[in-house]
Amino acid sequence: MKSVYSPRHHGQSGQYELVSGAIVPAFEKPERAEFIRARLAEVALGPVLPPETHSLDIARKVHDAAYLSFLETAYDQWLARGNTGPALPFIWPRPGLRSDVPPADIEGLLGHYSFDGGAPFVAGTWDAVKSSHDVALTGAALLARDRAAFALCRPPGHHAGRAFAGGYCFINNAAVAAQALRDAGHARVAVLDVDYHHGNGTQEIFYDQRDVLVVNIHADPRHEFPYFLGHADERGAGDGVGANLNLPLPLGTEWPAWHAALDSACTAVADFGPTALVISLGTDTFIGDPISQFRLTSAHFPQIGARIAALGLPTLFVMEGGYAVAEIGVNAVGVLEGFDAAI
Ligand code: OKP
Ligand code: ZN
Repeated sequence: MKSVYSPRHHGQSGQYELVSGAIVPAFEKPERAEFIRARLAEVALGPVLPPETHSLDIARKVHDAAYLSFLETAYDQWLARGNTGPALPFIWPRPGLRSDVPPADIEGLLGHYSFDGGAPFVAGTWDAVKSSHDVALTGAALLARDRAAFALCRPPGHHAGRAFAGGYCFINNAAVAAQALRDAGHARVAVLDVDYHHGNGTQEIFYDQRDVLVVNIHADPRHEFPYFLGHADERGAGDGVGANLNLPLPLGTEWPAWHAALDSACTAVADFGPTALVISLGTDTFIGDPISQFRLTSAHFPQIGARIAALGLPTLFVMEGGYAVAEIGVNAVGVLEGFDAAI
C-alpha cells in the first residue's frame, strides 16, 4: 500500500514532559516517525508520497473554528506575553469554575482549550500539526482508487476533541479523515481505534452522530490515561446511540484477550455496514512500550492487519501512539504488511 509522510513533523520536538512528578524527556518524539519511515523503505511496502496541502474546511466540521485559530496562534501569543520555552497549560476550568467565558490571555486559553498538560506548543508545533492533518487528508483521498493507505501522522490526534488538545494531540487526524470520507460520499464510516489509550477525542467528536461508528479497544480508564472517558457504558447520545463501542481491557492484557476484543470490534464494524474504515493505529499495546501495560509481541501486529483486512473495506491507517522507538517501525509496518498479505 501507499504511505503519506511529511518531514514537517520535526517541528514538534525538543520537549520534556511531567511524569509522576518528574520532568523526563518527551516520549512523543520525532524519532518515532523516522523509525516507521525507515521500516517502510526496508520492507518496500510501497511508495511514500508527500502530502498535498489542504484547507481547514474539513477540519472545521470536526473542530471548533475558534479552537483551530487558537492552535495556529498559540505559540505567537505565548511569545508576545514575554514567555520563552514551550507553552503549556497549568490551570483548567473543571466543574465549579466558569468555562463559558474564554480567557483573553494565553495562559488561560491554554487551559480553556486542553484537558491535560501533555500537548506542548513550540515554534514548529502548528506547522507539524497542519502537516499531520494534510497527511491524513492525502491518505483519505487515496482511498478513491486504492484499497488501503497509511497516513504516517505525527503528532498523533485521537485525544484531541472538538475544542481541546491533550495527550500529545492537537488536530484529530483520524476524525478529519473520517469526515473527508463522509464528504466523499461514504454514507457510513467506521473508526476503529487500536491504540493502547482510549481515543477520547474521536469519541467526543462523533458521540451524537449515527453516520460514524467509533470503536475503541484500550486500557481500562479506571487505571489508565485518559481516566475520564472510555468506559463500556458509553454507547453514544441522541442520534448516535449505539454508534459508539468501548472495549476496555485490564492492565497486563495479553494477545488472546486482546485478539478476542479485536474480533468483537470487527463484528461491530461489519454489523454497522460502513463503506470505509479508518484505523487509529497505535502500537503502544506492545509489551516493551515504556508508558503502557499490555503484552502484545511484534509477531501479533501482522495478525491485527490480517483481521482488519478480512472486513473487506477501503481502509485508511492513521498513526497514533507507540513509544518503544526501536520497535515502532517493525510493529506499525507489521500491521500494514499483515493487511497487504491478507488481501
Ligand atoms: C497518547 B497516545 C503517563 C502519563 C501519560 C499521556 C499519554 C498520552 C498517550 N504517566 N501521558 O494515545 O499514545
Ligand atoms: Zn496511546
